[in-house]
Amino acid sequence: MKPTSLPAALLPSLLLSLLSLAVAAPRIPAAEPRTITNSIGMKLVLIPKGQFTMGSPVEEEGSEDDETPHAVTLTTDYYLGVTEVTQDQFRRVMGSNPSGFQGEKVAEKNPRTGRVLRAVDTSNYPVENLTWTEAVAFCRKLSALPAEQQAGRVYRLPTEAEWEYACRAGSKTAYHFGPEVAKLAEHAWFDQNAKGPQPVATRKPNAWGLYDMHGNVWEWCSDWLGDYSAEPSIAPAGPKQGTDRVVRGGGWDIDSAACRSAYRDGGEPTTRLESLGFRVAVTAAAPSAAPNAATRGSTRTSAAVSSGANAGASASSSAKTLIAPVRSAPSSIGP
Ligand SMILES: [Ca+2]
Ligand SMILES: [Ca+2]
Repeated sequence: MKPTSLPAALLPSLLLSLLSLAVAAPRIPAAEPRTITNSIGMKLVLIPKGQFTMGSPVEEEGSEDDETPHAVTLTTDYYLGVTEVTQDQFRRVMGSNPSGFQGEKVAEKNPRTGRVLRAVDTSNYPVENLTWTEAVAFCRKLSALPAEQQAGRVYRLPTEAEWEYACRAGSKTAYHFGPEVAKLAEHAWFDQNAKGPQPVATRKPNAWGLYDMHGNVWEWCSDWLGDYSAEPSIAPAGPKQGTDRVVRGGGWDIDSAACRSAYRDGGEPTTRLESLGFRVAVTAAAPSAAPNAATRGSTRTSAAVSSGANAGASASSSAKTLIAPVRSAPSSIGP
């Protein structure tokens, strides 16, 4: 349809919608901003892709069998929540707050009569007592907010590897600040200094500005819990299936050893604990917003190449046939 064939009355609205397209379109900044504050006031920090040793050496105090050290390469920059998701943030997105630590449970009471003397505002406490499924639902709903869609931000749980890489922030020691357990209380709420979750970001952050990576609440990750391989691994996302989802970082109810950067545990996706919450991740802007057909084609091509054990010429010829199957099929079947 030619623009000139449109009734003149439609032109102003057409111009307006073109204008709004022009405003909404440029989603890929020249350089990724180092921090983001999203539409519900949540802060995220850019975690630069890189390589690290995931797991712990056997010499590390408290090291366990499931922490086999291995080289991991993360191939994409991503953002991670500076804090655990708070009760207020969860309520604003989901309309509910499953946390155990709110209301009367945390209110200051007269020790003799039990009468509530003063309510405690828990908006800035980490949300807890929620299942893995509910954490994933939060990510989906947050991503669907118009302002987040406009910004092109898709929220998800971090992978276990993304979580540990971000926690370590370049460190190789038991904790992100070093090996000394005596300093843990400066950086973490755990069983030696807390009897419940505490407001987020009230201990010292790590070198990348992330708070409560050790302690406060455990954090759900996206992976199923499984054994590490000792082999180097690229952007691992855990086993294809399992019974437990990974939880990381330790919480207010656990000892110092479980707060180590490498410590792993898991819970069934339906588990609720008042010491278990989460933080969100966002993959930094993809290289380009490739059209669906191209994305499908390239995915299938790489699958074809990697599944072809004898690579070379056969792989590239199978890639060729896979790139344009949709167009060629109708002509050969056609009427
Ligand atoms: Ca934590
Ligand atoms: Ca373990």
